[in-house]
Amino acid sequence: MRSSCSCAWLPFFNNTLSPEREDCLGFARDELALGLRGLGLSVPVSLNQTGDGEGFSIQADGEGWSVSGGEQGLLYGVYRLLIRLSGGLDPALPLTQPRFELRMINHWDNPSGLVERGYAGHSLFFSNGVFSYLPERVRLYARLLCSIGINTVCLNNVNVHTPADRFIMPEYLPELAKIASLFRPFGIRLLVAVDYSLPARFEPGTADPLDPAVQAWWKKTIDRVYQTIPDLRGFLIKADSESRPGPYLYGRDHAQGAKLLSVPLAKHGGILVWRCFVYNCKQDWRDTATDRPKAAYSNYTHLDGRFDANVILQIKYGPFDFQPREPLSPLLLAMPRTGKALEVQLAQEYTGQQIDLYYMPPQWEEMLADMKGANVRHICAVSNIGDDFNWTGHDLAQANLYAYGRMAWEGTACAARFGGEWIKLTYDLAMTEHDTLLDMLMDSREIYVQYTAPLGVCWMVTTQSHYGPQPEGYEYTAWGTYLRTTSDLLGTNRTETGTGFILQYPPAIQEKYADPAECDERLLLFFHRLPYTFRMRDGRTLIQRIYDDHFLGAARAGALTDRWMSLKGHIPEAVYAHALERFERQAANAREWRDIVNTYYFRYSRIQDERGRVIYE
Ligand code: GCW
Repeated sequence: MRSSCSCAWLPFFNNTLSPEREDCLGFARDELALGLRGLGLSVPVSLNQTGDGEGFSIQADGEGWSVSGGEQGLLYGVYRLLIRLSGGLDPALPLTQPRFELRMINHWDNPSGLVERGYAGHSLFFSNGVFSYLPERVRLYARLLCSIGINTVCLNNVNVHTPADRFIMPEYLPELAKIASLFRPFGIRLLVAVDYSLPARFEPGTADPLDPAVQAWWKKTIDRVYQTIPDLRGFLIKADSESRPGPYLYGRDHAQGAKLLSVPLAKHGGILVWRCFVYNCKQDWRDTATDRPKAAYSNYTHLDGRFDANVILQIKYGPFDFQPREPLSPLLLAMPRTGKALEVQLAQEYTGQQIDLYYMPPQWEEMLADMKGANVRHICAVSNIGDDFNWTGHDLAQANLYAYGRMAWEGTACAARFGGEWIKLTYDLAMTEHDTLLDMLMDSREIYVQYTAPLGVCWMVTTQSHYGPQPEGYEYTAWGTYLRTTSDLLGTNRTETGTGFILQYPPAIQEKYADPAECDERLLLFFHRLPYTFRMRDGRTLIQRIYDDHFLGAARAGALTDRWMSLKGHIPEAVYAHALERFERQAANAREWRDIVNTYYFRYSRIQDERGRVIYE
């Protein structure tokens, strides 16, 4: 593991840490003093402890400032004060409370040190099958997370590989306790991803949730876990998903399955986060009746009201799987009597793998708009962090982590505001350069969608790696993600006359998409199967719009390099050079997407580009 790292958006700390101490208020004072020193400021700041919540306020107080809040709120308030001072903002803030209660980061780190879908080096926590980390780096990471309000971290992959299945057993518990203590001063509690079938490997010999021996085993195991780590947040389970074991193996439903763990966890104040990424991954491509986006809703909605109060269903934002543009998962809008968490993916699995620039908040703005009024009280994000010097592989991908924390606190994505904050904190730029960089972030998502995902058509990625184009890579596989393009038609009919997926939405959302003439065009082909000659609202044909998007997207991706080059001399040289190389790779990737997707549709449709640009035979 590399020992050094960038300071990310907290440069004023210069990677210096306050001494470890249990006393929360004392720790907040130490961090405040250190931060003010780093900023070269000697303003007086008082900390007033009031209550014990997470909220805080910052008020002008004579020559200086006063921060008020509960124990945890004070620490959040201290970081926010420092961040606002460092970013040149007026520090005063009326009482602010987090919009989402659970604000979690999920690592997909394996004990081997490899990170599933990781694009920023190796794990910060594991290597060669054991816990292996630099305590200072873990504390720097915890501080970064706390500075943006994250309160929960799961260190191990939801696909629980040996020996991570033993993390909750006596042999590993002390290790888990040790690393939990590094996060604790920052108000961050650990969650552990657990293998549902674990008791089958011990005396019960089965993991059937209705078997009394299994119930007794979990109770004993959970009691022991909480003796060692009394403030453990709880467990995370990926069950009956992509071949992971789960209650279905025993003919039980997921409410029965969850109860097995939620009851003994509740006794200790623990929660159970239960992922809803359940779908048939052994589908036959010949089967046109099964539509994968319907899966999560179909598996769970009938269980509403049967989960305990300490259960949170973790639901991916899209009904497919973290695609660059999908509609909101209808499950997030259902199950009013069940705890729910929105799951986003900072790791850019399908969105350019931290080579291509993809700033996520514009996408989150779309989701949150559709989620308005839904009782989603929690939020989770798959981490984009690794042991790379700059944490995120692409330096600019740090902006996604920063904005995620801010969004989790405020409940709105405010793409431009959070992006601007991150830039101001991270680089020292004059207005023109600041605006250039912010515009690049703000444009990046749309650019990426233009060269990769025509009008809501997903899954044109290279199989397995998920980087680069392979339009029919998944076409005849078991994964349920079929395009079924022909010489006449493209897209999928998910309306009432098609797969019926649309019926899972409340009426207002159905209306947004039901009629191809009215449908939000950005998702036209997600919901409709149409001829190439279908007229878009601006008069262009569908196929012409697809060609245009791919030419435009690739050109704009290429132009990102020039825009970045205009920042030379303003951005630290090492960061500049490192990102430049990524922009060049992105430009090449975008050209591949443009040519392959255009050729793909041209070969089916035989329709020429009206503007006579090169499309290969
Ligand atoms: O998108 C898929 C990924 C898997 C991942 C899975 C999930 C952790 O390709 O790598 O497994 O989602 O979210 O569980």
